[in-house]
Amino acid sequence: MGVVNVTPNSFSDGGRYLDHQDAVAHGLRLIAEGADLIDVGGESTRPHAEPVPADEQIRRVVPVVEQLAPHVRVSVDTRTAAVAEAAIAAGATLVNDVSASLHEVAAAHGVGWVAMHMLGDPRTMQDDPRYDDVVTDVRDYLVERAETGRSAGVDEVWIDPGIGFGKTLAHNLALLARIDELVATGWPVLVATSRKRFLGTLLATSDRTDEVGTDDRLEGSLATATWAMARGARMIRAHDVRPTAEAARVVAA
Ligand code: HH2
Repeated sequence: MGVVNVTPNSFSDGGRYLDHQDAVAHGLRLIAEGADLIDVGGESTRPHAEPVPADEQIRRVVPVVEQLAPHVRVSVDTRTAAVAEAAIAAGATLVNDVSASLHEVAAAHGVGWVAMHMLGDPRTMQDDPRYDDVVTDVRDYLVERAETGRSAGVDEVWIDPGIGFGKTLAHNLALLARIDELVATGWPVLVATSRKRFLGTLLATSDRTDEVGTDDRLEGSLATATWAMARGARMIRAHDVRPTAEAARVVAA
C-alpha cells in the first residue's frame, strides 16, 4: 500500500503533494515502483493534529482518487463517513479507517474496510498512553471491531495495530514483537511503520541526540516491514514503495 498524503501537515511528506496533479503523479510513480494499492488521505492524523472538515478533505482527495482509480486499487485514508462515501463514488474500493468506526459505510457500498487501533484521538493520543497488556488489549479491540464489521456485511476486513497511535516506544515494539498474536486471529493484518517517529528514536545515536529525521528512517522502515511480513502481515503501508516491494518479493520467495 503506497501512501499519497494530500495534506499540508503530514509528518513525513506534508505539503509535497497538496497540488492534485503532483499527488496523481506521485501515485503513478508508486504504481510503477510496485504498489498494489494507493492510499489517498486528506487529513493528517499525526500526534496533536486538528481534525480537517469533511468538505476540505473531499476537495483534497476526490480528484486524486478519480485519476488514480483507473490505474490501481485505491483506498481512502479517512475517519469521516462523508469523505469515505465521496471517495468510493470516485472509485475507491477500500476504506482505511484509523477510527475503526466506518464499517457501515463500507458495508453499504460493498467495499473493503481496514479497522485500525487508536487510543483516543490524534490531539491527545500521545499523552501518557496506558494499557494492561498492549498486545492483548489491541488484539481484543481489533477482533471485536472486525467481527462487528463482518456482521454488518463487510466481506473484506483488515486489522491494523496502529503503530504510533497512542503508543509509547515500548508499546510499538511489543506490538511488533508479538505481531504473530494478531496474525493468529485469522483476520488479515496490515502494518504501517513507515518513517514513524519510534524509528527515529531507536536510530538516534549519541552524536544525533534527539531523533533521526523522517528522510533517514528507510532502513528502520524496511527492517520493521520485513519483520512483520515474515511473521504473516499481509499488507504493508509504505511511503518508500520500491524498496518495500522488493523486500516483500524476497520475503515471499
Ligand atoms: N498511519 C498513518 C496514516 N494512516 N493508516 C493505517 N491503516 N495505519 C497506520 O498506521 C496509519 C494510517 C500516519 O502516517 P502518515 O499518513 O504518513 O502521516 P499523517 O497521518 O501525518 O498524514
